[in-house]
Amino acid sequence: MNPRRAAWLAALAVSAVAALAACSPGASGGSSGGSSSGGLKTGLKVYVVPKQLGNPYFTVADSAKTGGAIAALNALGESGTETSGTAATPSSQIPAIQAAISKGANALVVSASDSSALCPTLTSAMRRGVTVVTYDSDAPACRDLFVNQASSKAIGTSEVDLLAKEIGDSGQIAIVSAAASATNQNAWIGYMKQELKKKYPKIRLVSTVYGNDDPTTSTQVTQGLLEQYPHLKGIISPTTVGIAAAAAVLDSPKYRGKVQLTGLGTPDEMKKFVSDGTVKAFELWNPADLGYLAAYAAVDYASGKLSGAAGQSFTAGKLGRFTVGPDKTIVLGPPLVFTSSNISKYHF
Ligand code: RAM
Repeated sequence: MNPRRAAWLAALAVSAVAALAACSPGASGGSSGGSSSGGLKTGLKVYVVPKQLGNPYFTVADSAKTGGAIAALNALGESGTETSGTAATPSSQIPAIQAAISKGANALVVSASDSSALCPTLTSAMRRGVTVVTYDSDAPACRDLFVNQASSKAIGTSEVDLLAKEIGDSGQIAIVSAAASATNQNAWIGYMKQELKKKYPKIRLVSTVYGNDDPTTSTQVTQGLLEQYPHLKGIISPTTVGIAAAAAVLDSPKYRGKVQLTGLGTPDEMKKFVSDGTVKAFELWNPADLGYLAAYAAVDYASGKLSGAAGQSFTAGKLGRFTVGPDKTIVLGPPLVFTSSNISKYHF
């Protein structure tokens, strides 16, 4: 072959490889630094965007101190920043996401307060090559991967089973949820309704109210339920903010032992209600592990190590190996049940 043609072909091959790399799932929006020995990029700008700042659940999930998302990002040599608004609403969360994109985010790790409201912003980030990983609360139409805390079905059905046992399988119950738009709570509530229909014909779900992951609103909606339904036998609150507020309302001789409460709470916030008998059992996972896993998934994706195809696996540091399942979803593991016999062992 003539040398000029060979040089031209070589140049063509190099630019084709570069173009392919730019289109790969790992191509990221802003500039990124080097590459670690494990093949993961370093120096990535990763923004962790919880539903809201100031919610103890997300503080544990995200912080460096607790071993959450920022700890994982630090260990991987990335630049990790937690950002969001102070209310669990899209109007509070979207400006923080937009600011992160303007600052050159390579990856976003987002818990969606409202998936349809967030999707235009997340979709435009993805079009610019920013990796979008949801954790805790999904935005299925506009993300590369979702890191789920546990199977949504297991969370929803087990909460109903816990409450059914406490109220003797019959009577009126209600749900104190987070925001009406929250993907995670709505998925769990869907499975709660299925479980009630399938297994508990004598339990009647009389109302679902929304405390918006705001302590004051959660207290008010719980008080409203108790006034409206004087025969209420139980409440499920699948939100750490809601269950802590509902437990404080029920923590009086008028309700203790008469209205049962279960749901999802942090052991640190719920200890006092378990030790005085207001709450018998509730569930959660370690939020720090969830944040840590989501950070690894984001860095692996942004480094081109994951494409979201089912069956791919990767190592998330101290947590070990995980496999991508259907719907580009990675599951942390089964939820833990806390009772008076084990709660003192947990500190988060
Ligand atoms: C609240 C939030 C979060 C949820 C937990 C259980 O802190 O709504 O999204 O996963 O509760």
